[in-house]
Amino acid sequence: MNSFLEISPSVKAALDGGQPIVALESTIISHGMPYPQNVETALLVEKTVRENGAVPATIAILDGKMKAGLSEAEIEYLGKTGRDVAKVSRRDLPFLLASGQPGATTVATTMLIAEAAGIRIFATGGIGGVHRGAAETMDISADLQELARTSVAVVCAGAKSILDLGLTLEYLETHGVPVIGYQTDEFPAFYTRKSSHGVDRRLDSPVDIAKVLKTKWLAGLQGGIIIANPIPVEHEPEAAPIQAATEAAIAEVEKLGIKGKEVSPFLLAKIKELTGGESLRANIELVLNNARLAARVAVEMVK
Ligand code: PSU
Ligand code: MN
Repeated sequence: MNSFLEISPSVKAALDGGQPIVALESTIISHGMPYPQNVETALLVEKTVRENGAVPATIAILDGKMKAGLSEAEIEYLGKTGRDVAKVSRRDLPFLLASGQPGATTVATTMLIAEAAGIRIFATGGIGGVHRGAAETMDISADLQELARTSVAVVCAGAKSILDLGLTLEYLETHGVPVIGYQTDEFPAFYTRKSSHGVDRRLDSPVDIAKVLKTKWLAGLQGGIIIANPIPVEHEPEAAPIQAATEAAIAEVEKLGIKGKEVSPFLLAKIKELTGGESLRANIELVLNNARLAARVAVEMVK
């Protein structure tokens, strides 16, 4: 057992008992949403996972440990401290573990800790991807490399149109990462259900998804899978204002010269401001929707 890994009692009991578990990330808490909605959402996501038959394991770096399963007080701390908690991708992990400073885990880091803990399903909002202009900047999220190497399924609402979705899907194809569309033929664009990019395979039920996940890993095909789950129709915001806000936010990133790991949190906050909070409302709903589906797939996985 990895001495840097610390599994909470409820997650440990679920692992020992073969119960379904859903991993959850913490960058969305500290960097993806403002306080207090971030904490309210994180707790509601955990509740949603429980209501759908699985045990939640929110993941973060605390006290020099990779923690799978957090207390309410720890979630409150990560949300309240916000941007002062480091955003931790794979490359940051040794520094945070060595120093004992707190860290919020991205999709990449959450996946790698989930795998180490023995958790196969993970729910988030959106994944990182290939940024627009990546041909020059080489800004490609470490999430994509992690999907290539780590055997965890990530339920997400696709990726935001702040990214180049076409290149993101090309990159995933190159690295052998299957992209499932849940009840959709199109890869969703986070706030919106459609992107005009296709998925590799449409599957319409948690049973069918669980079968593909089990088959992939039993066949010795290591690496992740994307389960793309569009935001529910009733919560989908009007496309035009979101798109306008996205374009304006990207222009501001370029103007201010924001780079690297600051880009995604800046864009999220800017789009929220420009849409008068509409993007945040949608963000919360799509995360809850992903938590529901992830729990249902996790339940089928242990059958
Ligand atoms: N997309 C969102 N909300 C988020 C993130 C992505 O809609 O909070 C976070 C996730 O934690 C993701 C990370 O792993 O941003 C990607 O950051 P980067 O692009 O710097 O790799
Ligand atoms: Mn990046």
